[in-house]
Amino acid sequence: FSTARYNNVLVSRPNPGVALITLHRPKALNALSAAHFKDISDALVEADADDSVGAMVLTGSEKAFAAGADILEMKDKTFADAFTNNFLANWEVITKLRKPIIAAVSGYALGGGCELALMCDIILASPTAKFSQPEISIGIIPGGGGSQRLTRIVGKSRAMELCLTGRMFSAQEAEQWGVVSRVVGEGEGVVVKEAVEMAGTIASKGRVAVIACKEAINASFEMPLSDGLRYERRLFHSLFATNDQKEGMGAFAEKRKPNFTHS
Ligand code: CO8
Repeated sequence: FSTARYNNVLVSRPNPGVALITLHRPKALNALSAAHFKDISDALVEADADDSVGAMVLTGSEKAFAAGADILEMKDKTFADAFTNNFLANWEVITKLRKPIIAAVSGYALGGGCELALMCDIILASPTAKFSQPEISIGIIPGGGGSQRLTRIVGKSRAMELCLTGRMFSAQEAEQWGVVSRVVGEGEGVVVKEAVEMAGTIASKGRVAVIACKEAINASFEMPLSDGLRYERRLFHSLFATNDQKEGMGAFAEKRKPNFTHS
């Protein structure tokens, strides 16, 4: 797992259980060209498959998490081309990953950048974060889930306002509406530091339970309540078959820290 393979992202291991993936296309404010996106998704897939990684952090620069899909690359695309090649369908790869991904957002998270953050499991924002779905201003609509994932979080009226006017919303608004889990303190690198700490905490838990927990919460967006509750209960029951359950509860009874083996 090393940066050498990638031109548009930096990868590092700030904590033994955490993979940090940094979007790195500074000349275009991390605009998501096809090559850039391939690097992001390949790096995340690689981290997800790495047994030593328990959680991932995805971040950009201080100025831009990502300023959207690459407009210059898209501008001459035709309907036939977009439709036939199912343009952007490959973005769904990220939503199929099993380990938690935390987005650490500073600066612009616009269009596809906002949607990329919304595909992650937790979003932490720096006070400088600015979100928007500005596609309407360039003659299109969101194509990476902005009209769906954002609407489920902020509700119809706000989603309509945001997607129909393209106006930016602040980190504070995002926190108030539940788009981000919280806004961290001011300062360069603070949001990444906090996201890495949070990812480290998640990575220290039993992996089987972490993956089951992410799967259960995500199921709540797809299922009616009674099915979701049954799904949760089945996963809950299944965790009693794990060594980590015996270790976690045994450690509590013996008043010591658990030593999870992710089994
Ligand atoms: N695409 C291509 N290049 C970009 C993009 C972009 N989205 N954003 C910025 N850049 C480039 C600029 O062209 C410029 O390049 P150069 O220096 O060669 O001229 C460089 O980045 C710096 O940008 P600016 O000079 O414009 O910097 P400012 O600080 O003046 O402005 C802004 C920053 C406000 C972010 C401005 O760049 C801007 O408005 N960018 C476009 C934002 C936008 O409309 N994004 C939405 C794109 S559409 C989209 O994302 C469709 C979603 C598809 C779903 C994707 C799947 C998840």
